[in-house]
Amino acid sequence: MTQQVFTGDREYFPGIGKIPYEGRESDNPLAFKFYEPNRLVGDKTMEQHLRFAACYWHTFCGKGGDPFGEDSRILPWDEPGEAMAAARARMDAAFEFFTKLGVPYYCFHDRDMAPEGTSVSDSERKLVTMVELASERQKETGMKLLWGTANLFGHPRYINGAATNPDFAAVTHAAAQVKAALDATVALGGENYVFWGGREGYASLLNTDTRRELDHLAHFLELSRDYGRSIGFTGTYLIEPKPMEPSKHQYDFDAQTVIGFLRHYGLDGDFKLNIEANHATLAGHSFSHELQMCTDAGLLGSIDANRGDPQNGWDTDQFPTDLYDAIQAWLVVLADGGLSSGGFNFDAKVRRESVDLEDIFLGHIGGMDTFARGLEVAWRIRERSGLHRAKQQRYASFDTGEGARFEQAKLDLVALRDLAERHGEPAHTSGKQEWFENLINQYL
Ligand code: XUL
Ligand code: CO
Repeated sequence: MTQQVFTGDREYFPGIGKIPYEGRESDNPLAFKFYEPNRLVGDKTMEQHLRFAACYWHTFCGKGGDPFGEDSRILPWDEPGEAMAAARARMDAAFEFFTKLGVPYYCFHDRDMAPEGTSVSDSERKLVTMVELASERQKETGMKLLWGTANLFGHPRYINGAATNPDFAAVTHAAAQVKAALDATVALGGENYVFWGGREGYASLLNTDTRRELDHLAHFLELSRDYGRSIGFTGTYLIEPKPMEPSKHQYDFDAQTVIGFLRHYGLDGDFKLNIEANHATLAGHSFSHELQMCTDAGLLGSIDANRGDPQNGWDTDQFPTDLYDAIQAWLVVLADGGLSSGGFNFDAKVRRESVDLEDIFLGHIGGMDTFARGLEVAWRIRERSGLHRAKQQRYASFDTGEGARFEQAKLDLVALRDLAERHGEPAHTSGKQEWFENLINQYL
């Protein structure tokens, strides 16, 4: 039976009801095989661990166009034609989708939700109108906002950057957009606010003063933080690293670069990181490496869940289906005590050739099942396999004696030299990588 789960005048996904959990034996493509929201994993339910979010941009604004071809998908919520009417229809479709899918959170850019106006104040008014409607829809459906953000990369005024634009006039427009997006995020009870700097980078050092641009970026972030706090935003600010695309070299290259930047400018008290899997691979890292760098620094904020394609080098933003990746990500996140105010946001899009409306359900169902199953497997590995103990054991020589004194900074370089002579050649100890790797298959 199809339960009525839409709030607007029209049902955009007729024939699709609330997505049920049916278990791995089910052959219903529109059912979860592993994600069972109320199932306990340790002391939290899957829903509490996973904190899934769907994104507004790919799912409701993406039409399948690519640099070589026109849009391939017809979106029924675009039918009204006029921009604000289409924005309202899109919002109805979005909340119907969120509710039917059963994700507790969503994320948006200002321009996904409301169109650009003819002036700063017109854009602000349009966004406020749509935020009022979103606020009603949140009350009706129980949906919550994981994070809001401003699109500071789409408009041609940002061709040379937003906060790092060499023209101060462009910086002021970026500020106006962030101010309005922070107002919107606070009005909707957003738990985080994201900065992704797609145009904050450069194409040629010959025409770029990188030092000045980085100072501007840091100051822009300080001003945004202070404004957000002044209007009551108590959540976390997040920087989302990405090494390139659309800029040739983006300043927020990868996790360690961003961590260094935040510490250098004294921003690490308010800002954490939003790690996206496909951005990690573009930087030449694994998803779990980027997560590990954040947890080591105490700065893991949230996750943009997706995947790239191993045979090419751009941001394909596919739905995550790689269980090995999900397990390894979870091993890092669980060791850090979970995601706290972050979540798993599907910054992912269906393929250009996936033209059926139901495909956006299929993509999300697959992604949610992947991370639900990854959670269960990683939990079992942590509980039963001895992996954690074996990893600690590799460092046992620092737990007592001279090794412990080294960690306490009680030995100088000469003392280390004398110990080397006393100990003689260290034993060649196996790193046991194969044993560690085999555990994952064993617990699948
Ligand atoms: C782009 C990207 C963005 C951010 C939000 O690669 O990931 O959608 O997540 O601006
Ligand atoms: Co992203």
